[in-house]
Amino acid sequence: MLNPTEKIWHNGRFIKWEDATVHVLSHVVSYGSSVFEGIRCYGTPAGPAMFRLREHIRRLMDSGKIYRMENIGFTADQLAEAMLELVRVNHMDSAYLKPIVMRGYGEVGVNALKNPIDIYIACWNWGKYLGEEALAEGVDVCVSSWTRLAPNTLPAMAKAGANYMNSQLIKMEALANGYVEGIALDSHGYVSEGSGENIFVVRDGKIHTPPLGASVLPGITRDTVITLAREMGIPVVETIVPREMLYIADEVFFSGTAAEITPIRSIDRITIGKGRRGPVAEALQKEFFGVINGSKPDQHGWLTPVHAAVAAK
Ligand code: PPE
Repeated sequence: MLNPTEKIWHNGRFIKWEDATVHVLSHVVSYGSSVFEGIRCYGTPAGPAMFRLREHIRRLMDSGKIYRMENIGFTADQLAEAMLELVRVNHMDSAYLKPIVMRGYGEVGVNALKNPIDIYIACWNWGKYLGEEALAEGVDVCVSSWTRLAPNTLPAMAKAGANYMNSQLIKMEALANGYVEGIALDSHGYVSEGSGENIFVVRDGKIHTPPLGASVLPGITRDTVITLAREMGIPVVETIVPREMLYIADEVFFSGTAAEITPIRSIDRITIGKGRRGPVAEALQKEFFGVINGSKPDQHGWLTPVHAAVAAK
């Protein structure tokens, strides 16, 4: 269950967790008009630090722009400062942050343009997304009977609340059938992504991941994996992935802020590779977690320290 923290940021000020409520007739409730982010703040040896803060804020603003929410009243720098301050006021050593930009209370009806835009940022401690053992052991998943958002319906590049109605169908069906997650295909029948993760397929030492045109969210962790893999000399291609490629892969793994890098050990009850975390996923985890735990240098400036004084040391 969700563990409340003390404060939530709302339109420029901090309010109590329990006061962060919206009116039932807010536009977002009926029409799903929100865009949001999920960002991790990690406990590093130099104190809490946000992982790829700038990139998450950029995607939030991109999502807003797609939905004509351009004048949100705060700059990227102001939102960044708000998130850092939120972690400070809640005295968190690590956290998961969720900024939400939504169409609020005012008019009723589909036209969104007259409703005020409300921004909230909450944070809390979020445990392992796909179970405690997932990172080391891998997870059992299925291919969903639900298709991901078709092109030119709901824009997959926007991280919008409404997209997660599709994700919920994928996730609930997977759970009902005894899997921890579902992999959705795109409207052409090619592999797209999980309900809340991007996907990577390894065969013969080469990594394949679906391109943005396959209705995937442009994942920040996806970009992190691609960057790290290339630096490690592992070839990565963004290419169409047929469903059957999943079954014959040496390794398949998910990436996401919440899921981090989670190996997949079976798909539709077919064992993937050796049925446990493979060497490519393990090597990538080592690099990824190395940046966070300080055993690897943060060459790309992916970490933003929450306490500036600690950063200066
Ligand atoms: N695809 C989807 C559909 C998605 O929701 C996420 C994040 C990703 C890919 C990976 O993107 P990124 O986090 O930038 O690497 N899903 C969030 C969890 C969704 C949820 O609230 O549950 C997350 O990982 O934070």
